[in-house]
Amino acid sequence: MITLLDYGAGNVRSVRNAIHKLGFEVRNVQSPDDIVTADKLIFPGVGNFGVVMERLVRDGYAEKLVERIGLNKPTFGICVALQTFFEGSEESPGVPGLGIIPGQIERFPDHALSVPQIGWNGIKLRKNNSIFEQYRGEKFYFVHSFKATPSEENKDWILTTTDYGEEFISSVSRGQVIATQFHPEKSGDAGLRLLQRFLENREVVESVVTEGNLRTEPTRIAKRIIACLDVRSNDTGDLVVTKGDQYDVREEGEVRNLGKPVELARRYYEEGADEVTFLNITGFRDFPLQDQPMLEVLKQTSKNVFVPLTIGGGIREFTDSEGNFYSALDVASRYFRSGADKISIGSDAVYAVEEYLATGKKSGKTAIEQISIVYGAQAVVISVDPRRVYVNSPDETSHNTIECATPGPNGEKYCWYQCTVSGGREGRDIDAVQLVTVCEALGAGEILLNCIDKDGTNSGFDLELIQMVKDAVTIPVIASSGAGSAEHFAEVFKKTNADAALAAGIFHRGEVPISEVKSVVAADGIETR
Ligand code: 1PR
Repeated sequence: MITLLDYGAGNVRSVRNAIHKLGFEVRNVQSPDDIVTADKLIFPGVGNFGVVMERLVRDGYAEKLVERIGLNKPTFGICVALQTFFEGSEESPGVPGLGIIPGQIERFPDHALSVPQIGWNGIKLRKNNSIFEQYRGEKFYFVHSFKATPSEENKDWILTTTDYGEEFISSVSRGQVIATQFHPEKSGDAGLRLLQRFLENREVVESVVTEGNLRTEPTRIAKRIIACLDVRSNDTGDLVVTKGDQYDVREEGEVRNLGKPVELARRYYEEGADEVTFLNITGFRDFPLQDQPMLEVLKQTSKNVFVPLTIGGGIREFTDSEGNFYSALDVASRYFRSGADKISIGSDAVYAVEEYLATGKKSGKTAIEQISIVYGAQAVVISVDPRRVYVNSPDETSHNTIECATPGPNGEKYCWYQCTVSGGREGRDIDAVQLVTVCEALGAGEILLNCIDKDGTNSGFDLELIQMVKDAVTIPVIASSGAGSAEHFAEVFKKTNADAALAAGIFHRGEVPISEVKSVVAADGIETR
């Protein structure tokens, strides 16, 4: 029996699913004393350092965790859990951590790499630990803006380090206590094997690393390949994966049906997708909490898919027909608790940016702000649905223009990218650069950059748009729309600084397997998982 410390923040369903998948039973911590008495404790962590610490203290868990670790009882901490072992964090100044490991958690400094670090990176073993017995050099999934720094004072705790601009502590251990900055429950087979070693072992064995095992070569983050499933009900009420051409998903009047969401997501996981995204494409007009099937899709998918899951569509505040009010945070929380690791916001982000541009200040009330404060910026993705507007010269518009690779229908040499809402149905008076820069300032952690002109065309990604957006923000950018071949992925990574690339149609129609995309991209010298 494994005991799980669920303190009500973030997605603990994935951890629970991973434990089940490995054949173990899970029970939740019911009272603070359970923390000390549990045989094996898993302490997952998602979200903001201050929020997590506040809950641990409020519920009487913090002092019991310190006691348990002092007693050297088998404990596995994940992500923010690792950070709470330290004395404090720049993320939440003045909030003390558990103070078990010397040092302060710091934000990644400004460097050429995107912050948060989102994606698959390697590790360098600093000592031997039996949980890494079957480790074969794979990468693990990281998602964080803050990190622990190796020092003379904490060196005895360091189990692995990782490079991301600089070297940081990617896992710690002492005796029976282990914590990883990465998410083993989201790191595919490699992560599950690690958890399995912890769950199965009677005892964790530590030793000094031998020469042969010591890895010193720098680790490199992989470019992610993401499979996207646009989901909606068809005319007979079944939830299906569909796919549009320039956002039109109907063919001869019918909604295109390309398969069942849960099955397809599982297939992409097994084929090596680094992440799976669901977009509930009619979420802008339906209220997702009444759309139980979508929550069920997440619950079922997360039982068998152990890479990150993003869900978008309908994340906004809502008042139902009985007058009950739900904040965007309520909606997002339901998604997180159903198995999502990140949520993506489309239309509501456009309205939030319009409000910000009109008032010049943050209201603190937008979905982006509310969700990122509780779950962390890395959990908030902005899905941008831009459409090209052609102009003869940049002076014709106040918007951010670029010289287009191919001229417009009337020979126009320039274009700007107009943001749309409601699944591309309505254009608004803001451009993609305005949108992403304000969203970043409001607390978004990643951009999913679609392009209506390219969607479903198989003609390759919109490289100019992607680089323009990438230059405007420091958060990761996912290139989306237009992939028609494995070579298009290699091209987008060579010609832009995109952190990830996403496709839908070519995967659904079975035209290019994910493995082929990976091998073509890797053959070009680009880091993949
Ligand atoms: O506005 O917060 O409710 O979110 C709605 C979400 O649904 C947005 O993320 C929006 O992008 C998405 N959406 C709405 N309508 C459509 C549609 O197609 N009619 N899908 C839609 C957007 C675009 C991509 C697609 C790529 C790759 N889908 O995600 O998967 O373009 O396609 P390709 O590889 O086949 O070219 P809200």
